[in-house]
Amino acid sequence: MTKNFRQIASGKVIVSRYDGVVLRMLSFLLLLSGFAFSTAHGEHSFCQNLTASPTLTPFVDPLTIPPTIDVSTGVQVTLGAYKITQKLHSELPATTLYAYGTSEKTASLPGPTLEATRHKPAHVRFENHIPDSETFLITDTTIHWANPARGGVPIVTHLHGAEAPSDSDGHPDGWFTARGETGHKFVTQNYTYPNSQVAATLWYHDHTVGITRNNVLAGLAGFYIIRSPSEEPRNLPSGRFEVPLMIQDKQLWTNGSINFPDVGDSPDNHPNWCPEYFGDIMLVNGVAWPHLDVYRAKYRFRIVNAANARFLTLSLSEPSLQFIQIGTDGGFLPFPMYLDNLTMAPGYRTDVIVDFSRLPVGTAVYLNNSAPAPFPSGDPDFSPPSTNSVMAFRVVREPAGFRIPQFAVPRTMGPMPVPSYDSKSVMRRSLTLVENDDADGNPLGAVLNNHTWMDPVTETPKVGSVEIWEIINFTPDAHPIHIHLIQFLFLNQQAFNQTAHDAGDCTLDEDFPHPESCFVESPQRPDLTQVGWKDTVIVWPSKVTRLWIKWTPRDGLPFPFNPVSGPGYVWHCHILDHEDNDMMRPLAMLY
Ligand SMILES: *[C@@H]1O[C@H](CO)[C@@H](O)[C@H](O)[C@H]1NC(C)=O
Ligand SMILES: *[C@@H]1O[C@H](CO)[C@@H](O)[C@H](O)[C@H]1NC(C)=O
Ligand SMILES: *[C@@H]1O[C@H](CO)[C@@H](O)[C@H](O)[C@H]1NC(C)=O
Ligand SMILES: *[C@@H]1O[C@H](CO)[C@@H](O)[C@H](O)[C@H]1NC(C)=O
Ligand SMILES: *[C@@H]1O[C@H](CO)[C@@H](O)[C@H](O)[C@H]1NC(C)=O
Ligand SMILES: *[C@@H]1O[C@H](CO)[C@@H](O)[C@H](O)[C@H]1NC(C)=O
Ligand SMILES: *[C@@H]1O[C@H](CO)[C@@H](O)[C@H](O)[C@H]1NC(C)=O
Ligand SMILES: [Cu+2]
Repeated sequence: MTKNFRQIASGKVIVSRYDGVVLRMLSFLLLLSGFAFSTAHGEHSFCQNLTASPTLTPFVDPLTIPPTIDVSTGVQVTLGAYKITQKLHSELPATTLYAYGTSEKTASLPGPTLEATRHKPAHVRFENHIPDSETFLITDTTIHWANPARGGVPIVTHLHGAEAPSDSDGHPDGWFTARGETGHKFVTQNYTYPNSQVAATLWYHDHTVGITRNNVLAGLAGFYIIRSPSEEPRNLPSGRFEVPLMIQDKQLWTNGSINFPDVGDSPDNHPNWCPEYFGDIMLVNGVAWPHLDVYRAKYRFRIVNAANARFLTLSLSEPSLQFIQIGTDGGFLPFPMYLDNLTMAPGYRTDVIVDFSRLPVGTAVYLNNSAPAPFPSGDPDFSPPSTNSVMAFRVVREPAGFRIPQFAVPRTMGPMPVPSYDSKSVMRRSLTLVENDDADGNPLGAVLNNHTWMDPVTETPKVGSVEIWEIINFTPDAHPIHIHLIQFLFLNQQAFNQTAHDAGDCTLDEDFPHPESCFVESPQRPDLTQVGWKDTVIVWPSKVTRLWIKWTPRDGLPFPFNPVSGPGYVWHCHILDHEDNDMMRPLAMLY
């Protein structure tokens, strides 16, 4: 959603952007009539106009690497959600967070990295130890949310990218509180991940209905890595040369607390909900603008964009360096891609090699960001200069006697996937992305195919079948669409003239170049953000994006569990503020 209301001193509200065109003034009082202006909680924090974070010196704090837990042993691992404080920068007081860990003492942002081995099932028991009677980042009770009758902070954990039974998938209505209350789709706190899938970088994070944005911003996220020795190319950077990087943005108060808006930009409809949370501080592994000392060697970085709403276009300040991308959400690419930049939507993972071996000791290389926010149209207010840098790499001399291993960039990593289907019998689904506004043009939320989360399930694929999903984006923004359970392939995308479409002057039922067609081009190949096996993909505005989905594991074999049983799966937008209101739909597998 792109509408931003600015509170200004004259008591007026400017609607500064709406589909990039409309500029209107509304009475401040009119807007205020919809909610109580209470000062009980001190300062108000306005959606899209948060007080700037204190100025911090970038690159002074070292990158931290989350602790790892081996989940391949078959022994159940217990992961709790705790309320903790953690310093996000050495010049700031500690920040209150919710975080995963095996104890309150060890809980951290990111949570521990769970290290799994292919074909060895992992058993993870999730517990909720959050003592609060409500979340410390305000809940908007006017959007559909967990709403536990006895209070508490509901949580439920989704393993993003997992081929897992649905009772271990973190169904949004499968939440539970520390007080023992559960959502209506709750099955168990004891999850089983079969890990039958190919090697890939996954991540786990909260998925509770209506407050995922709060819980993930509060800190409930961690890495989950599936390794498969027989499948992995030899001599990839490993050990200290393999580094997970979880990138997020946050806005902080001078006391270290997270600055989260309590006044929404459509207060008549939703007093607190803000269509996109953007912060002015970039964090990697929970550290604001960290640095990493690197030897003159190849490094492997597994990067996840774990931001609520901010897309990233990452680049390296040293022109002689490139990202050598070897993997996506769903595992290895068939061959490496040499890239100057990486655009990653929230939910995306990229697996890259960066070769520092030819740089002189003392070189500083910055990991920078240039993605507009919202993406792709952008408003400079949400990309202040502080968001243009993410972290620094400092090339240092290795200790005397330390031999840098000879790592290699693989030439190929497997066969080229082929999205084949029978065009006569394949199931095609046309699914729209639409923003809903009230009569005054204020955002109510956005929906998938004109259905809310609570509407009965409509996406009911047959196990083993192939479907083509045609996602038609009628909104002005790009949305990262995430489908649970499977990895899909991008087929093509095709731009259409939305002005002409909205005026009823043309149709999407006729293909380009038919004179009545709204399409302005023939189907186009994926851009680099859409290549490879994906579970989350950027769906561009005013385009139809077509995905090839085979409802089997990525390796094409049958599911080693019953995907039809349990509470079912979901598909949704991975801008968490959208997912919460109301860009999420159930997904039920059928035999
Ligand atoms: C944003 O809020 C500040 C006060 O926190 C105010 O001075 C400023 O005018 C606001 N900006 C806009 C564009 O509304
Ligand atoms: C879940 O795991 C706990 C801890 O191991 C165990 O005590 C409990 O019986 C398990 N519950 C179920 C339903 O399997
Ligand atoms: C931190 O400062 C903000 C803004 O003044 C305030 O709302 C919040 O309550 C403070 N948090 C703590 C823990 O003091
Ligand atoms: C990213 O790199 C590609 C290929 O080098 C280039 O065409 C594109 O303009 C770059 N994008 C940005 C945002 O830097
Ligand atoms: C990258 O970040 C560094 C450190 O903040 C900055 O000096 C440099 O100008 C940035 N480069 C670009 C192209 O933005
Ligand atoms: C969307 O749903 C609403 C009611 O939920 C209905 O009034 C409207 O006609 C639908 N729009 C489309 C394009 O189907
Ligand atoms: C889109 O359609 C409108 C008329 O509905 C026309 O004015 C405009 O030129 C078209 N744009 C493109 C890119 O074809
Ligand atoms: Cu969205």
